[in-house]
This record gives sequence, structure tokens and C-alpha cells, in this order.
Amino acid sequence: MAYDPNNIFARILRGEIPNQTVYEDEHVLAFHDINPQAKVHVLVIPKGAYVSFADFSQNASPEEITAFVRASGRIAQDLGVEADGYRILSNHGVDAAQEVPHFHLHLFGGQRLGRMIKPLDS
Ligand code: DGP
Repeated sequence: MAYDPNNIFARILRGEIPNQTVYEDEHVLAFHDINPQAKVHVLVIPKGAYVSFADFSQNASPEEITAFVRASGRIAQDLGVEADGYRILSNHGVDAAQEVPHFHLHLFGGQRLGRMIKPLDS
């Protein structure tokens, strides 16, 4: 799947759409989800143009991957959810109902999250 430069996160990265930033460095931006699914719901995105986890994991540079993983851990600490716990999740493709085709992690916390996922049908 080719990267769509007009997806909503690309537009956020270009400053065309505002966001509530919680962290930013050379390779990474993190901001609050517009439709939070938990008391804490933050999106962590690489600044590079990657469609999904599959794309990022195969094509990002070691520097980008390291920056992304380290930033994600640090953001959880900075949000204050380290002690009580949190969940990170990334949707890839149709089965996972990925809406925005720019790789991102969801970071959920601030409350009890229950166990794992609820499939549409099983
Ligand atoms: P996913 O289904 O994994 O692609 O999740 C996309 C998430 O992006 C979804 O939880 C809602 C969020 N989102 C969509 N548009 C915007 C936006 O304009 N601003 C912010 N902050 N979040 C958005």
C-alpha cells in the first residue's frame, strides 16, 4: 500500500491540523487522541512516512526505530501511567480496523482496561 501524503496524521505533522502534543523530538510526535477510548489515550507516531507497523518495522532506519521505541516508553512514564499500568496497541489493515494509514501506537491507561480485545465475531 502506497503512503497517502494527505492522511490526517501527515497533515498534523505538516501543522495543517492542530493537535494536543505530549511529546516531540526529531523522529517522533505524540498527541492526545481526538476520540479517547480511555482516561489516557495518546497516539505515538513516527515523523517518517510509514503506512503501518509492517512498513515501519521493515523500512524505517535503526535510528528511527530506536527513537520511536525509546520515546514510547518515556511518554508512558511522563504521562504517569507506569506505576499502575498501560496498554500499547497498533492496528494494521482491515481486520484490525485501521483508520489512519500512517503508522501509530495507541497508548491507553489511567484506568483498568480489562483483558485484551473483543472480536466482532468469533
Ligand atoms: P486507527 O483505527 O488505529 O487508525 O486509529 C486512528 C485514531 O486516530 C483514532 O483513535 C482517532 C484518531 N484520530 C483521527 N483523526 C484525528 C485527528 O484529527 N486528531 C487526533 N488527535 N486524533 C485523530
